[in-house]
Amino acid sequence: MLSHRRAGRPRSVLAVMTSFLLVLLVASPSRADADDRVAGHARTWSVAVGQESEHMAIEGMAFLPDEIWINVGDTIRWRANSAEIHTVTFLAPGEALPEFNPMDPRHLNRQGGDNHDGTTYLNSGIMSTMEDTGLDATSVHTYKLTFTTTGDFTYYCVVHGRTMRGTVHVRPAGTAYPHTQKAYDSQARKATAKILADGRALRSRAAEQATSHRVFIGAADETAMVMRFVRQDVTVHVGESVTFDSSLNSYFVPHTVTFGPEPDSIFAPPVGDPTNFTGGELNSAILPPGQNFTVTFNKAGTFTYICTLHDDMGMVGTVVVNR
Ligand SMILES: [Cu+2]
Repeated sequence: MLSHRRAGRPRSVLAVMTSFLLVLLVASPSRADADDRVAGHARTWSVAVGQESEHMAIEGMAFLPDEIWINVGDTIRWRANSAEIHTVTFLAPGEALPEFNPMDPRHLNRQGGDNHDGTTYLNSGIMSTMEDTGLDATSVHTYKLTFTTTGDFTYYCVVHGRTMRGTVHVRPAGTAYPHTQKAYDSQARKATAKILADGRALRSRAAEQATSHRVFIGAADETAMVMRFVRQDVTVHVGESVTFDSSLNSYFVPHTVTFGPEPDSIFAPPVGDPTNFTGGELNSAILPPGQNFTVTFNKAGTFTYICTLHDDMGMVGTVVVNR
């Protein structure tokens, strides 16, 4: 999620949870397994977009199931399954996977119609369980496409590129299905557990290496992202420094270290002098891959800070500066 506003979210957490429950009810297979295998009439399949731990500390980058076998005339319904933003994007034949551009409407907004025939660029728009993602786009919770031609089609999350992709195998109408929705759901649960375990291992690694003077700005690999400052709360003395360290992100995730009032935009430029922080505004802006941010604290006090992109997920911290 690229969310940056704490207040004024249009929907309450309860509302979000209620819609979540509705999604679960709609998505759960109501027919018996045997019926799932009946071919010849079009059906709708469900794929989850993203994963997350209970308190959004860990976000996963997968479509689950990541591979699905359907028939011509069937529909896939992708549902946003995390606060982190993702897309479902089918490239046109020969089109290269673009770098995510958070200003590009072709990445942010829905492109194309309700059908997939393998000839055009199709995009869900930004998918998230959160309403306000900080981007200039309305996030969507579900995306549906009906497949009209046979073939093996790879799709991507344009935000997370090659690390997050899925495949749809479309076979002629009437072909027996190799797997049931129930089997896909069970496979998805196992894959989710693995991704979250991977995230927890990253978080432990950060915790082992962190000190009062070295705070890790999350951690990430090709599968999972830790959306926390580790350690979250540190205590130092006046005149000492804290290095906010990006080095445990082997996969680039944009973050900021931002003290003081929250900037209007997640793309706000750097503000303040980190070599002499005495309170007030200090913003690293989005840190390039591998770049650390060292702050010298020259005044006693308790200073809270946030990542402007992920504060709604709990990516916030405190530096207590003693005399
Ligand atoms: Cu962040």
